[in-house]
Amino acid sequence: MSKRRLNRRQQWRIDKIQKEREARAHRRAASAEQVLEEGDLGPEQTGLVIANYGTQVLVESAADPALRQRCHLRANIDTLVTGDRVAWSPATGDSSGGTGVVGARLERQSELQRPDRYGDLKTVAANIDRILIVIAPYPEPFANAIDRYLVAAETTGIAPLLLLNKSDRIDDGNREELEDLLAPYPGLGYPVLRLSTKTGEGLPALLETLAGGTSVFVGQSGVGKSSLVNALLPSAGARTGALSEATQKGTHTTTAAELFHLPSGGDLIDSPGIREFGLWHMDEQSLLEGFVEFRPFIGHCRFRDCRHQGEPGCAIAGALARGTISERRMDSFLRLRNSLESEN
Ligand SMILES: Nc1nc2c(ncn2[C@@H]2O[C@H](COP(=O)(O)OP(=O)(O)OP(=O)(O)O)[C@@H](O)[C@H]2O)c(=O)[nH]1
Ligand SMILES: [Mg+2]
Ligand SMILES: [Zn+2]
Repeated sequence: MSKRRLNRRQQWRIDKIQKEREARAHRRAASAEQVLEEGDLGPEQTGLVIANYGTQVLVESAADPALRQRCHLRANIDTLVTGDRVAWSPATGDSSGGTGVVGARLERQSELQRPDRYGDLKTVAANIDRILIVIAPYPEPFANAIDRYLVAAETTGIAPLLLLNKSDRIDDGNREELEDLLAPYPGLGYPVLRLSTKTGEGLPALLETLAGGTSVFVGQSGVGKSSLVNALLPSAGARTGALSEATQKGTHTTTAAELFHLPSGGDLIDSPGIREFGLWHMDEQSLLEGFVEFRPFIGHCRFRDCRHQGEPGCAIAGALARGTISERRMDSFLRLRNSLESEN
């Protein structure tokens, strides 16, 4: 796991966020206690968080998936995210307005986290088996952004996959660039699937890939994550939004993560698009380890404090010269290290 290095400003923000959290927990506790006092709650059982609405969550019963209720959270629960498993009590009578209460969060098997704009680590989804990094010809993808996601996936130990959506928009003008962009990944153990929600290309293969476990979509706004959900599960009715005419970028249509059950098996979590997956909380060692093909060479440079930028006896440079590490990925690593140093 990565170590967090915080400067004073970041620490101040984190303290502030902590205070806000406590205030929120108090408010929640008040409403949860009210429901409890009013009674009419069924016996406690396990459930799955389908969506998070801020102070309340939508919970599905593990025993009876047809039973879904909005729930208050007991004060002792810090945060719940989509994919969390919980112990909850459904409402049975009218007095509680059909609102259940979540009493506890069960242990998470895995979590996908990203730093928010205050530098606080925020969990996006829990109990994830697979991260689907979605890119498309439009909005234009960047190698650096893909590698940020891959590093984040490697750090959490959740298997990532690359999905190139909108394959119907590949033409002679962008084909070569996209092929170059994606070329290093299959050899590194990251499968690349080509998809189109317009022509249906690749959708059966994607369904097969998703058949076991829980997968989560990540990627820029506008690459077609929600469109893919609708293409795989027409009854999902996820909201989608056209790209901005002026910038050809997404318009942040999805605002909260939501979990869908696929009829052919597997669960799929749609999530809001993000501009950039910040990695500021990582140290250089974790960043290096996030590049899988660098791993065998880490610690083998002649100098302990090697920067891998032309020092004699650099093991990374050796691998680069032999082609074991590609220029593209090396370049990406150096850029990420630079941005990490300036973000810190
Ligand atoms: N040509 C083409 N357009 C697509 C495809 N898939 C999605 N789109 C379009 O891309 C735009 C954005 O799609 P969304 O599904 O809303 O994108 P998103 O990734 O969910 O975006 P956010 O929710 O903002 O993160 C919409 O206008 C879709 O119609 C595709 O395979 N081909
Ligand atoms: Mg969306
Ligand atoms: Zn080196």
